[in-house]
Amino acid sequence: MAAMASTAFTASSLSSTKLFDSSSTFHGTPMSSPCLRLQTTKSSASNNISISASASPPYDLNSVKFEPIKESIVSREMTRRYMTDMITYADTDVVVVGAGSAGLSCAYELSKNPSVQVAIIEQSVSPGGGAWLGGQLFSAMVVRKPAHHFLNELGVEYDEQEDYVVIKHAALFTSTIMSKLLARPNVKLFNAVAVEDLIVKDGRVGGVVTNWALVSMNHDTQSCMDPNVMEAKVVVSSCGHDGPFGATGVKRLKSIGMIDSVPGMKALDMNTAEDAIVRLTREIVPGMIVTGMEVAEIDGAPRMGPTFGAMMISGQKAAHVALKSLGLPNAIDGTYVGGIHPELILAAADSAEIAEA
Ligand code: AHZ
Repeated sequence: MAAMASTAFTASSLSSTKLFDSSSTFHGTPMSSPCLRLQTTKSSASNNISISASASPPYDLNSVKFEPIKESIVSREMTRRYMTDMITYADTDVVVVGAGSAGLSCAYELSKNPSVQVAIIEQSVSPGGGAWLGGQLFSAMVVRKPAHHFLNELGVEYDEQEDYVVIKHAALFTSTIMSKLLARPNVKLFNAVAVEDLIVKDGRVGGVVTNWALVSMNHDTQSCMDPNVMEAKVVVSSCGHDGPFGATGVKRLKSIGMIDSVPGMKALDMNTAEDAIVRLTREIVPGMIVTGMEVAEIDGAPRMGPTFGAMMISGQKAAHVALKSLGLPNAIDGTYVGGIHPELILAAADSAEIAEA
């Protein structure tokens, strides 16, 4: 393992655990990602390069022959890169726990600052949480304004109604944000990895305790499968509402006495719920920010059901709370000098206020 690690660092020219110089000034220009842009019929954004229907693949489909490879090279490529990532992110700026709509939105917003190193931990093999579908397993995703500004930024198509927009398939939002987020060099997604516990020192959350999700699910079938750790300056918990893996962060804070109660989300009220989730997105204890539906668990706020705008803006707000905590320009205290965030006007309300139960 040690030999492997040293090889990896030499090969990728990483001489320390920091990938970027965090002292550099950020002016909020999103990093370009090398994604292919397709011609669209109805545009919410400027993604307008067409692909001709007559274009054929650049090889003869009847006689394709792949370049040769040695099997061990495949193994070494995967292993070296994953282990390098584990070494690099063992001590990182921000760990985002949970890659649902809130966690992905948070990580996307955070990672616009190339000096911020972001690890996303997702217990499922497939990131996205509940954002692959709308309500009752239907396809369409309803997003209330002003969250359509975030969709415009991502270049996600939608049908516009007066007060809300509809994406024809929730997977279009989720796949688009992931494709842009995961292309960024300061982001690593560790999927199939679960957060089992928190690192807490002197009353401050200082990282997470991890294990392969399949191991986490088998603690009662095998004895003593100890976890790993990842230190972070800030942890963002976006584990969703209570469920098999839900609300992990806040339930653990309660069990170790750092918060008094986790009353659980209240019954559905879309209008109250979405504003409340964004307003209550905050640093709940030193070093740990809560976003998305996990917020409803701590504050007894109502659920909103299948409207996703609050997940996006709560994630954005969590990112700016994290940037503030890191001492970097952010939209919470007005020091952000980057792109316009009209949707964050909503998020600027007093974050300390607790929802009426
Ligand atoms: O797998 C979980 C999911 O992808 C992941 N997760 C939870 N606990 C974890 C742990 N370690 C690693 N301990 C963990 N990963 O967190 C993700 C949560 O995504 P989600 O879509 O469930 O939550 P969200 O807050 O991003 O979005 C909520 C969407 C909902 S629920 C709802 C309602 O019930 O009314 N309405 C909306 C819009």
